[in-house]
Amino acid sequence: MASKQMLIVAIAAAALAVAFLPGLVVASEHVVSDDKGWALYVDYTAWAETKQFVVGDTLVFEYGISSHNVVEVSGPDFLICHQTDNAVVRTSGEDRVALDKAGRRWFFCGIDNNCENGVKLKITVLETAPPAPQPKAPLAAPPLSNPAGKLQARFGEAAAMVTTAAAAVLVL
Ligand SMILES: [Cu+2]
Repeated sequence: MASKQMLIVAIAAAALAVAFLPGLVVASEHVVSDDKGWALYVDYTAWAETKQFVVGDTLVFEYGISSHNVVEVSGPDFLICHQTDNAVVRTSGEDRVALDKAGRRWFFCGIDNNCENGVKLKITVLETAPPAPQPKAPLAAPPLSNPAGKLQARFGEAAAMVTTAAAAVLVL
């Protein structure tokens, strides 16, 4: 019986540890524009604004190779959709770009007038992920969108995991 209780405590501790692990441990993979892929009629500026790119992350371009490619250039060339002779051109249809250093990166599609028609992406890669904002006390009925609300939601998840784990152990 004692060992079963210890097991429950161990599982609870593990669940809490997982729930509160800082996000910076995990490198992210960003599929460009998510479901829409690398294609026409996507607002890449809006997409990039919803993402956080950090050194160690990977950018993935998914597209049909007959319609698109991925040309990487400098900022000035990006502005005028100019493909230089030394530009990096990727053509696999599923290009994985390692974000190996901090700073700006510029990509566009070099086929037809796709770049002029908006198939172009500018991102800023951060050295490290900024620290998560700290919850402030007192907590006066926080809306779910603020950090304290998220923390509480996370705690709720952890508690649910612990409950599930404990229930699983008790039926053994
Ligand atoms: Cu294209």
